[in-house]
Amino acid sequence: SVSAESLKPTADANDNWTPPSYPKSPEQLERLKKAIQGNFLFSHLDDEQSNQILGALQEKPIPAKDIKVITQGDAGDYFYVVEKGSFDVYVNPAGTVEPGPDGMGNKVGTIEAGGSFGELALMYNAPRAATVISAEAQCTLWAVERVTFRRILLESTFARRRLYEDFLEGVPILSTLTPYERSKIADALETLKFPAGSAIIKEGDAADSFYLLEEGEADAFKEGSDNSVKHYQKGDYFGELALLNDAPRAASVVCATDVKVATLGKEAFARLLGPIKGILRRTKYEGVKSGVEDVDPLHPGN
Ligand code: 1OR
Repeated sequence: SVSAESLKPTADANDNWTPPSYPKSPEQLERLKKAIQGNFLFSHLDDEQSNQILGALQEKPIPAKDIKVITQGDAGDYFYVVEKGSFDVYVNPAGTVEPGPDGMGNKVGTIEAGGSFGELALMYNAPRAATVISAEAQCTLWAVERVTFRRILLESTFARRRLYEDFLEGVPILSTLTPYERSKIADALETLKFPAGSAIIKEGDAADSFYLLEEGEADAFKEGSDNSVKHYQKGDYFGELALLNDAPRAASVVCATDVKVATLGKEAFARLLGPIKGILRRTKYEGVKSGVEDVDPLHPGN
């Protein structure tokens, strides 16, 4: 049940809450650190929060396939990180009569090692939004209970998610994604600031990031010309071509004003924007005769 703690997620300096700490063998600790390193959800924690989370996570071996870890509609108790194996997600849409096997509804996704699930019910004090079952034998989960989740992760990681969800909802290129897919992008974004006149991307450089313009304006320039080939404002994106084509940067992008961008690393770009790769590829560039959808004007050879 939802207790009074849910009304006051912010840690009070003088309350006496301490997170639970479950003892772990050196071998367990090593596996756990490996499981959460590189996970964006844990990358914004300070040292104290990191140590508290490491202590509070409990290992949950899932010894068989088809074990239900979360049942849609239940109250939320734990948040889970996948160390090993994979889990299928099923959603039974409201108003339908038990579609799919066991009334679990339709399969909407799979969560692989390194992924996580079960945060929604804990974030919003809502019933579980989906059913999650093991998709193979011998899976390993790490679980953190709701109070620790709210006291540590809600204030850092998931506060960022909420901040970015509003911005991402207004980004046209992301409009075909589900709100949940946009939330996962929000988790992975990093904020960067650039002063007016500086270059965010330099033509010819190797590519490691994709950019969404959050504040300010910028222009793309091609070597040898003073004219902007494309103008960017809030909600626009750039830096996708080199990532899509595995090629050097095809243009420079220079700030027309002070600029704030949200960036997605190469690997997160591939994983999270996979569903809209086709749309990203069809972007048209200024000064290019339209008509041929899949020719990339900055790489006419492609
Ligand atoms: P929860 O606490 O609600 C079920 O428990 C968990 O499944 C949920 O948190 C998410 O962590 C995870 N919609 C809702 N929950 C999802 C989805 C999802 N995928 C994973 N979970 N999708 C939208 C379906 C219309 C799938 C989007 C790809």
